Amino acid sequence: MTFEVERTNGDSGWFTHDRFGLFIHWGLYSLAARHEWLQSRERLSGEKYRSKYFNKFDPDLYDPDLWAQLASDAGMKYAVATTKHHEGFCLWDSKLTDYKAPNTPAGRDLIRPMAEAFRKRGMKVGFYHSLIDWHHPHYTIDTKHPLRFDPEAVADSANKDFSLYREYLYGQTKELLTEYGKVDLLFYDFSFPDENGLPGKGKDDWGSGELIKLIRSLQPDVLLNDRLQIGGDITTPEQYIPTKWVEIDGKRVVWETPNTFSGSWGYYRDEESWKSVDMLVKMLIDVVSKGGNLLLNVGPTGRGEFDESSIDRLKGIGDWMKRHSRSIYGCTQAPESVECPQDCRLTYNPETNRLYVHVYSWPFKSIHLHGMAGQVEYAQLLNDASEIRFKQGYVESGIDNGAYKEGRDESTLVLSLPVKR
Ligand code: FUL
Repeated sequence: MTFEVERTNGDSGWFTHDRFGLFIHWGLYSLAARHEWLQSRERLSGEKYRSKYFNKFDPDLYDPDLWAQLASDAGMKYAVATTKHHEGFCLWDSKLTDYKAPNTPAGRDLIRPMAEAFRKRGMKVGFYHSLIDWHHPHYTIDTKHPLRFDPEAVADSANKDFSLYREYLYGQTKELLTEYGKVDLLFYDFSFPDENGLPGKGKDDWGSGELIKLIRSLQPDVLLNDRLQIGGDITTPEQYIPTKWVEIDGKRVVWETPNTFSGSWGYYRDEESWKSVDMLVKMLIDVVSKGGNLLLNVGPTGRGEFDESSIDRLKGIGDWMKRHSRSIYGCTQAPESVECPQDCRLTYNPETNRLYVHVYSWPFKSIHLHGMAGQVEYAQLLNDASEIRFKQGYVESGIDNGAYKEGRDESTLVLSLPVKR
């Protein structure tokens, strides 16, 4: 028998196969090392912020090949890097501003070598680009702006011409989509069409429709996230995992959850709430078991390195992926007819017709897979291919727990079950 699993909207091919990507948040805020929103949190004007950090941005230890190696060894298949975050500072050599890496002590375009390094490792390349810009002179003072409590700045905001910012946004999009080869994914961030309004009046100040037309005309195959607020190819629940697959208007959609290792996207020196390797591996499994992708973030330091805590975690995930990536790549949620046993997660590869049972704990004699009666062809552990005894019951397949030992190296035990065709 072959399970029919409803696939997602559109043909996003590589994306729903690859499942696991690296997010990079890097900018002037990496120097402050206390969150990428610091300009807004600490209410620093564009001038103040620039005078403090711009001339100190000197990433002398930047080694994009090493970044790509660390990501690829962790099993990540694509990378999405901030080209410009809300602070407005550009990591590439934009012709439309002087607020860019080549004018800092870095002295060069930092995006080009990064894209090349990831592509060399066979990874897909995506760009994050902020719609918000706290540096641009015509970006209106909105409810998140660093100067929102400065009465003079707020009054002066009425004189700004937001259409000039919009032109800038389109112009920069054009640069990124024409000068850096094939871009596989665009992560715009973010529109906030609430009653307080966007800069200006409301919902479509960015001219999202026009922007999407421009994007599609320059790179028809690029996958676009949903943060322009008028659809897109990828839905992006941030920092949480939905309870099941994601549906919009009753239809399953392609989704990806961006997540951090700690509490910040930008490098945060004193942050202590780091997730363990075990938690992160389980996060990846959970996401795939609901048919989604995980975009896991590293915030490189101001000197251009991945810090030790991030490297430790990437390595730990890589150790697990080395033997278990088959239960991730090409996998999605299991057919609804199979009930997920207690303390387990199911992932399923429709191409190979294999069901993977991720066993988070196994205190019982056997695991019963309701809905699988008569379907299991063979059972083995994924990490070493060793055989697992099983019985075909009337309504269930009991998998014997002979292989389970407390304290095994694996974060989870994964059973690989070829299913009868
Ligand atoms: C949010 C941003 O405000 C955060 O700083 C981060 O970039 C995250 C991925 O998206 O909306």
